Amino acid sequence: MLFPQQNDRRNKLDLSGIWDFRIDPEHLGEGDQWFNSLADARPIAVPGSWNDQYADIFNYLDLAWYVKRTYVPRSWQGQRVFIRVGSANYYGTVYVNGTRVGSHEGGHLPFAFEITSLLKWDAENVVAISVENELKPTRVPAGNMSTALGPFASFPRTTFDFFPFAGIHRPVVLYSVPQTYIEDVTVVTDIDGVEGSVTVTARLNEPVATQGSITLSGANSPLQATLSFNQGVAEAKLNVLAPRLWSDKDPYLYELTVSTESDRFSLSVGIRTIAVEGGTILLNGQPMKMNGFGRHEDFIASGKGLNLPLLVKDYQLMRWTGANSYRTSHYPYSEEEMQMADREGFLVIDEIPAVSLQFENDENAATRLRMCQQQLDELVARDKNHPSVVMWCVANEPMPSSLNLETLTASASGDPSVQRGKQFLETLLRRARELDPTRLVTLVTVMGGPQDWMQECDVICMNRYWGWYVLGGEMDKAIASLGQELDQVWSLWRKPIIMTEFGADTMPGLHGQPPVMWTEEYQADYIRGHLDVAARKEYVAGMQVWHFADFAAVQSIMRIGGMNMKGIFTRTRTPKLAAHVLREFWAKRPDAAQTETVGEAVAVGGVTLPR
Ligand code: GCB
Repeated sequence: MLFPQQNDRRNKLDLSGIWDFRIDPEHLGEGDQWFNSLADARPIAVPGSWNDQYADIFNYLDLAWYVKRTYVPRSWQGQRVFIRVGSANYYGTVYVNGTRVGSHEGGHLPFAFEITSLLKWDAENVVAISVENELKPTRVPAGNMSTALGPFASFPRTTFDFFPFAGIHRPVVLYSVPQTYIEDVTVVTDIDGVEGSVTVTARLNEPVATQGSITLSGANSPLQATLSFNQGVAEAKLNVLAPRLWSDKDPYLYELTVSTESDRFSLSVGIRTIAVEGGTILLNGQPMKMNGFGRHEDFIASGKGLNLPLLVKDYQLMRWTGANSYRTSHYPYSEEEMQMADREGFLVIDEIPAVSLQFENDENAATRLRMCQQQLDELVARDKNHPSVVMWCVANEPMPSSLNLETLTASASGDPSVQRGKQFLETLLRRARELDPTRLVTLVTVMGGPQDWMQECDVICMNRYWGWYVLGGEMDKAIASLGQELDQVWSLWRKPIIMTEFGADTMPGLHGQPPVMWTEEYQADYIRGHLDVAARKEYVAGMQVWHFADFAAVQSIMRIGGMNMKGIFTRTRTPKLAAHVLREFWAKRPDAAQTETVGEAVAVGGVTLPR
């Protein structure tokens, strides 16, 4: 799905701003035609979650209505006009001038509907969107499961550890395109010796035969090729001699423009390859490590709403630590975020919202699988052209029913959900590979989860909490157990391992000697211990700390003030002690994404670190 753009053939009108808003707990809105206007409306920001804009609806997760009035420029007449919602969590329905135009399920991916015939050109148009975010067992992610959670019970009753923010989270845009327009573009890059190639497939909205062209500008270019559309589809390949490759150290982007008689669409292209060999991930044929964070879209007041200054700041802070990578835990992030990653040279593990999947019976599993497949299809369609995206992740911590959450162990024998889960996950991994054979595929495993769920993965991604949920306070034993487990997993799979989560809740400002759990010193030691172990193991292809910043979770005895405090930065982005440890390991190493020379080198635990 192409990102809307303004150029000489296309138009775009961003409806971000203050909208009218009203909650609808009794579901009266449709019958009472709230889509025409909202009585007793209150103002709300779009994009933005509703929960943190008003205290009385903090925990409200049911139906709500948004209304906005807008003119559409007359100059758009004769074009086809669409409404596009970047993200509405979880179920969104769009109305234009009183007509229901369509609905979309799934909270973190864009959807669009054509509205040309519904528009008024000489008066204001009424755009209404209803959004509903009930926690339901068969949704992805799920909530309100009947499973007993004991001390892990939370309010709201999610199966996941982040606040279920609701609302319109990304911009609502009206855009116009010519009658015959470029509906999709797929770019695949390759490198063969000193030559790079860019293969472009373009698809029109109609199965016509026509001519077009592609132009690639940047280093050792411009290059041009003809597109001969047959049945609305055309492909062309450009060979770029001695291309400037895209990487985390030099995120060089070419500009590709696809033109047809009536339309034009431009996008940034990074020429790069990604592969694995033994225990190593290869970017452009060179070994590299993916160091960084698990993150969330989360901030005060905006909730999960797109927050551009925060986005820029977070990239700056990630760079400051020396990180070159992150995972979009636990759902797709905004398109603006992916564009930043391309530009700033971050290697992204792109994840669908399949967090804490359970496989308790065939029926629920089938419903969830359909939803996961839809989200995977939509994610690949949206993000397939981003050089930053190097891996698709189809699940975070899927769990067998027999997993004991207190000990993080499971008894595989006699648990039917183990086999059910295996089939489910393999279906998704194969689908990801089929949709995009040019990237790596993975899923993220839970501590104690079945090993053979990872069989189809290119990279083994492990979340481990040695020294926090297991062996908390016993750092030496925890670090030793980590080392042993890593070796076991490596000898089983012989594939690169990324630790996609490891972390310790930490109260900023709490100190201790000896360092005890929750102090900044404990977190710093914990991170150092983990990075030391990883540095000694060649097959560890990346370390992603949980978490970049403290974030809103649900209320429970596990979460102080409803917050997950494992951030390296506080929620307002102040560094904790551990941030400096990351800098020692990542920012000051010669091969780090951002190199910086500070102090003289010292040898620590097998690696040479600057002071
Ligand atoms: C996990 C989950 C993550 C949680 C984290 C924690 O394993 O993947 O969503 O936030 O643990 O802090 O407990």
